[in-house]
Amino acid sequence: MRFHNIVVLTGAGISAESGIKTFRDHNGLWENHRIEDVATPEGYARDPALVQQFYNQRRAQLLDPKLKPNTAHLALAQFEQQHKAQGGTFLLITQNVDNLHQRAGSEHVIAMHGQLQKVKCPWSGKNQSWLKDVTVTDLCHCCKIPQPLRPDIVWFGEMPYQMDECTAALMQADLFISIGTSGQVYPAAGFVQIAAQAGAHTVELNMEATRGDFSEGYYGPAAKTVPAYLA
Ligand code: BJW
Repeated sequence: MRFHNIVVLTGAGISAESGIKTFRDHNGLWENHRIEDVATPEGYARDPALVQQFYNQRRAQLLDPKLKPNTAHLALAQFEQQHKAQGGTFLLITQNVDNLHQRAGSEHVIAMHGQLQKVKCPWSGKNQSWLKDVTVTDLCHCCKIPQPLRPDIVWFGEMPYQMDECTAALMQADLFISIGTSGQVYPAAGFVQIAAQAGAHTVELNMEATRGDFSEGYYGPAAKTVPAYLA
């Protein structure tokens, strides 16, 4: 690979062929749930039990033994190893809250929208692993006054994680690859511009072309386009 500093951004489309629903596609998660109800701090304040139920259902899918990383996740993990062995740098920024990249063996991963299998204290922000159902009566005891544990998910209006690290890597990138994301949610949707302004070659691998301004694009299922592009 002629590139040295590589940043990859992934979205729900990369996990579609593992059986995880995307958000905005036909039959996606937002067809049956109102964003305002389940993915905002205001929705959670109104009805925490509904929000916990929504995330408990999605956590249950992570525990399904049939759920596996697909060839796109695996190709990225293998590529990271090869690229680093050749002296390059590699950062995988995922908007996904499943843990399929980590399961595939990816190492340098930022889960910018949080992780389904974690819960956090709403006061201190400290997170902890949790794979069983969370109820509104489950409390965190890390602060003086126990707090109800909330999903460790970045909702609309909240600041995504590790933004400084993401921006620094994008400014150094000579290749930026966006995979399986509709590019409708900021700040991730603006990453292509940051990388392009820093001089990176920008590539989109998605089911269909988005509004993002990429140097080149390859369209089809990620399980095919990702291994093919990285080969
Ligand atoms: C395949 C495929 C296959 C399918 N193979 N491909 C007005 C203007 C601009 C911004 C704003 C605005 N008003 C508000 C904002 C900010 C807001 C925002 O962007 N809103 C937009 C809706 C306009 N953003 C925020 O609030 C964020 N925080 C923030 O901005 O903080 C302030 C800040 C300031 C300055 C710097 C930094 C920060 C927080 C956003 C949190 C997003 N959270 C969610 C929900 C998490 C909860 C949960 O998981 O339940 O994260 S929203 C949801 O969308 C989820 C995803 O990570 C995110 C992106 O979705 P994604 O991954 O792109 O999925 P889809 O379904 O949209 O697309 C799938 C794609 O795959 C499609 O293109 C398919 O074609 C493709 N595909 N099958 C390959 N087999």
